[in-house]
Amino acid sequence: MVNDCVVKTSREDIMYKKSVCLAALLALTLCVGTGAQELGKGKVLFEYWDNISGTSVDGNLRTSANFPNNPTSSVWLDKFQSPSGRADNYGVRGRAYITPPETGNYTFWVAGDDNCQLWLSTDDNPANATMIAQVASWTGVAEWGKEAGQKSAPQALVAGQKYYLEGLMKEGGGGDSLDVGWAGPGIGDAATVIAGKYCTAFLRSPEPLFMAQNPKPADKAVDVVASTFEWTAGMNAVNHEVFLGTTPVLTAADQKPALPGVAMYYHFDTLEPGKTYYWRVDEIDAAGNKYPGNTWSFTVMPMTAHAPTPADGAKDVAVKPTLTWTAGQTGMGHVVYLGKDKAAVTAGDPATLAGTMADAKFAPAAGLDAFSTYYWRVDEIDMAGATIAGPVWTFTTVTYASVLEGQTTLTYNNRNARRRPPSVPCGVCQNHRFLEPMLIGIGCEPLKSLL
Ligand SMILES: [Ca+2]
Ligand SMILES: [Ca+2]
Repeated sequence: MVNDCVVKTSREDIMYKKSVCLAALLALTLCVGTGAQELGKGKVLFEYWDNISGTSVDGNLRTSANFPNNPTSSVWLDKFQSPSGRADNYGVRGRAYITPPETGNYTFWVAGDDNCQLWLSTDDNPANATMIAQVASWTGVAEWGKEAGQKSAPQALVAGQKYYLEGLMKEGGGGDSLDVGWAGPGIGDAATVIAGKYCTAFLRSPEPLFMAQNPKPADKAVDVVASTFEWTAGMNAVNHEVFLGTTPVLTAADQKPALPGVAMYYHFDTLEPGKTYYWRVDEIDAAGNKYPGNTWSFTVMPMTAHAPTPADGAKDVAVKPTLTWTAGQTGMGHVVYLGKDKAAVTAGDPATLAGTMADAKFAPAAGLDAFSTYYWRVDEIDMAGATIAGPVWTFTTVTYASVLEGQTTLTYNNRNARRRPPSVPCGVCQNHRFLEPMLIGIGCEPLKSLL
């Protein structure tokens, strides 16, 4: 069972007092009673690796950097069969302990599209598994008789014992499926997909399905102003412990206490604009087992203008740039200062005032001088007309001319050239005169007529 825990606050509370709902009472009610039986009983774990091309289990799936420990997604299913027609270019691994109903010889089959492998252990240890069947090309869904290798030799199993069973499939394109069947005492003579009642899902350590997943805002989100913090609850979770702090290592001191009552709200401390926070949700099942979550982070949107382009300290900026930034939380208008005198820009000297922009961008109409260091600043104006001064940023305009690959002519501008040395070496090949307008490109082809 998967449920979402929704954290809601009023908009006004966002930066100063944030409340976090740990679990809705409904979720609590739905989850109670599921923890008594053996974890994974009746289920098969299927792990999926997306965006891998090719059809070979060994050559494409096993060689993926994300295999075996970082699947794109995983799920418990009720039988040893992955849904057909799921996608293209993915790999899947099904893992379970099977418990035969009687003692005797069992025969196994694997079917699927594209290549498949089936591995059976002599006991419950995956390390003792050997490959007992495979699909070398592809078959239809539960098509057991297309290739000779799909069928295993008889396997002597003991009733009530657990045997680790693993099926793998690598899908390239077209149809896709993975089916694992068996026949034997208590099952019948015909190949039959292995039902969940003979299976117990393989548990990873830790088992991601028991952990809090899918944080919203997403992990490492920036400019967060969301009033809702959410995650997908771990399977079987009946309680949640939330931690919030300003360092990646969260300790008991960072745990948020629960409010009394059924709402189970937690209060976050003041969230400071511009600050990065770390949070974690530990899931607890009905038996009291705790599944610590991964540590996520988010950065609260600053009140000031931020994330400038060009970046602070940038070099070789074009002489006709468009300056952009991300507005502060409450910024409705943007007052831009720009100049070569850092002190004047810092002081907001009217001589450096470029104007008030409705959008978070400014393109100096007259262009800028090359070989120059500029300073700029954006003050945000909020709805009430208050000014929130921004930091002073800097950039340096182009310091050498470069030419586009294959370019044979350049335009020379005497007006600008008068203000500069008559000959400025190219920063790349040291043999170009300074040319205007500045051309940003790749390579540095000598233009012999201009040398
Ligand atoms: Ca497909
Ligand atoms: Ca296919």
